Amino acid sequence: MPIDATAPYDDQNIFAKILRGEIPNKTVYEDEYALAFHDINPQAPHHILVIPKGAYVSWDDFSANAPETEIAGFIRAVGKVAREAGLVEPGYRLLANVGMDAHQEVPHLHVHIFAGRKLGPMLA
Ligand code: IU
Repeated sequence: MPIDATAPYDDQNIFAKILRGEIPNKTVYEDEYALAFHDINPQAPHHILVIPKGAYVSWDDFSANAPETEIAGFIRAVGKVAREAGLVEPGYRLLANVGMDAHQEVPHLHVHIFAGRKLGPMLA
């Protein structure tokens, strides 16, 4: 079910549990600001999710409310994950769904990294 991106943060969401180590995941990268792991239902040969360590419902919440150090740290982590996975050439796609119409399903900000095949002009 898609979520309301304006709802308060629910610390029982699945990515919060992953961050607390309560649920296993296939981690590909971790630092002070971000955790990256393989999506459980990959839509491309490379499908990695990058999530901030802070409690943010969506990109909207994060971009409005996160301290600048966390924003910078998270954005750098996303780039580093893609670089370390060797995706810069021939390329990759970033996607962050926000709210109902975008079909955001997990109420903790996550940026999808897709790569490994020709993705076409849009994923919509
Ligand atoms: P969305 O942008 O909120 O629609 O994406 C949620 C993603 O989280 C989706 O690609 C799921 O396959 C993925 N996912 C996961 O990797 N592990 C989980 O336990 C759950 C969802 I629930």
